[in-house]
Amino acid sequence: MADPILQKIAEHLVETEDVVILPHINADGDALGAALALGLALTDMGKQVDILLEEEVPSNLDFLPGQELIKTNPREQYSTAVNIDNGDISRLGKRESYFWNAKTRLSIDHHTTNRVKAHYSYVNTKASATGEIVYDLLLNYFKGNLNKDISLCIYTAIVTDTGGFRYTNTTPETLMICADLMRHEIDFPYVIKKVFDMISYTKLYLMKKTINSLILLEDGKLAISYLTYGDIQNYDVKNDDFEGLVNIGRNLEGVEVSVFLREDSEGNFRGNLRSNNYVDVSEIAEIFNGGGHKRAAGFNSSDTREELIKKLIAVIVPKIRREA
Ligand SMILES: [Mn+2]
Repeated sequence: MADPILQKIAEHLVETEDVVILPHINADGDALGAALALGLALTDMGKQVDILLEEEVPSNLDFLPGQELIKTNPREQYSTAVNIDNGDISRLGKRESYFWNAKTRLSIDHHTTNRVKAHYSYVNTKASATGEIVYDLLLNYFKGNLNKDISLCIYTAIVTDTGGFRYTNTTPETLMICADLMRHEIDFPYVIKKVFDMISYTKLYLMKKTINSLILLEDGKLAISYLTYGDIQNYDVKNDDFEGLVNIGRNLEGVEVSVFLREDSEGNFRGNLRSNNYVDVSEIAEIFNGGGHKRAAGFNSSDTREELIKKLIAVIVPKIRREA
């Protein structure tokens, strides 16, 4: 069954001559993969396509085809803008005006929190990734054929947002689509390796330091690890190098709460909290004027490391005991 909004989006894209595609800031594998897949398909249809990014392509996505469509010298105005994998136009950052200045504004996304206003805005929250929607669009509305490059982009999009088919957003439909994409002889083990497994030297160093600092309390139910400013100041550390370090403690057998502290600048700590089963870490974060969700939360503090760890232990230990 054709969706009337996606039908309108397809009809408009068939008619238009030039398109700007705008993924969210910090474009990940889904945002970039979906943007490149759509961009390549539209180029094949004879359209002028520019993809605009806020940052450079991250090194774990540098294998994606179609990057010649990513432009640093945009036009002043485009006939059509496509907001992609982004539920909030303010998350286009400095590129927001290219969306608003376009004659026709289209949006394709899968976030439940989507609140984008466009001429045609298609949101499918059942899609594991925006890449799934682009697949649907190309195959069922453009009646186009997938080629190897487009298949690789869509596969990367889906692999990213499903955590390599591990998250609950993975559906039978997701796997059917990926089965079809695999028929185009894409190098799928390489995608997993690049997106999830390969790490920079900086990241390895940070992991090593984090593991060295790890302490376990409360019978191994509380894990605390940290990086000091001294640990990081001489390295070219990017924000996503810290990604996942809190999980070193969290994934350890028997741990309920994992705390990871990093001293971003002298005397200023960013705290990440994770729990596995029963402790609501958002309540802990709130005590330190932060916030988040039950299983993942964060806060900032200008306490000294020793003080902060002492305070955290005092707050967390009773919660581990009470709710165990
Ligand atoms: Mn996505």
